[in-house]
Amino acid sequence: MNAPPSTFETTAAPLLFRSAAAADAAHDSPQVLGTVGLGVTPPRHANGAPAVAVQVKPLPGMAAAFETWCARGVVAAGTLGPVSFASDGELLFGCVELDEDGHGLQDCAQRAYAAIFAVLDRGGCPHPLRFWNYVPHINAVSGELERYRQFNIGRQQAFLAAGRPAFEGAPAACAIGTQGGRLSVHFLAAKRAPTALENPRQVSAYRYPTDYGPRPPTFSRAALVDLGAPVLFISGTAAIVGHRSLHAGDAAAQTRETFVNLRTLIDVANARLGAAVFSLERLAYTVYVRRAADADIVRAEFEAAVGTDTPAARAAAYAQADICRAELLVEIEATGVGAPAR
Ligand code: 3EB
Repeated sequence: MNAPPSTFETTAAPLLFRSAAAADAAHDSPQVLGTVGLGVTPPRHANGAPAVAVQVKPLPGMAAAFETWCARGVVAAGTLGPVSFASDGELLFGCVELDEDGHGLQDCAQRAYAAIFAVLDRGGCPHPLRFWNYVPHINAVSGELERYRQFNIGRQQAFLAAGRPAFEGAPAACAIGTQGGRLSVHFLAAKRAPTALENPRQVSAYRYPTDYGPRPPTFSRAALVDLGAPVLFISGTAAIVGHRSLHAGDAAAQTRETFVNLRTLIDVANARLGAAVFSLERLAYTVYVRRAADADIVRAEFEAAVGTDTPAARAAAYAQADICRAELLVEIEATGVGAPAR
């Protein structure tokens, strides 16, 4: 199949579009599940699938500020409570935005996740694969607790209350800070259960010691799932080894350490599949940089790692945003789509 360079295909149908032109072509497709705009508002889809704008600042020079997800079958859209979603019965994309309404972020996170689990409990696609969390003022402290830590309490409580795995077997995720507005969570879920993967260089986030907050974050380092082809969702990844953040103040060194972690996760996924299905230069990355002034340094390290004339470099998205630990200057997430099984 002669696909545009920035699509990541499963079988006949692409899963993920990362170029503006390709996303345009998918826009009116009956298979479109949803679009996410990094700091830009995407147009609504003809089939009613969600269109989410996340409040980060796109950085100049990237291929596309849109990410469009597609299913293999015809999609139906709906809402349940505050959640908008779309699904073909195999894969489901959804989103929710909630105000704190004076009850605080912990409560807001718990309500957001409870509402999402109500959608997943309807049956078709019960297994969450990947959550993207956009948390206003993530590093601000209120009531003596950093807001990211408040978020972690509410998120974990929702997982426990729903009887969903909050430790081993948690979905992949990222948690990114925004300059204000509402808590925004979007997610992919599937009919098929994913395999949760961990990074042997890092303590599992759900086992972080309480130095990082009273309740640990609820996510696995990656999720691997068969969607007609093997698909790998790599969680937000940073310069953390063991449970400690490394290379304080040095965005270049943090980016290099992050790539050691990303390489390790790719190796873990390939070992699980028993074949070199995923490679660094063929993933779709989003790179979050805390300080816009570090963007060029981070991009240079990114391109040193993935190459300049690669699908990864062509499809990469860059945004300025806060990251969940104040000392982290860069966080990189990725999605990989393997060749379809024949
Ligand atoms: C880390 O490794 C960095 O709270 O959902 C990465 C991915 C991070 C996901 C989350 C947080 C989350 O702990 C932060």
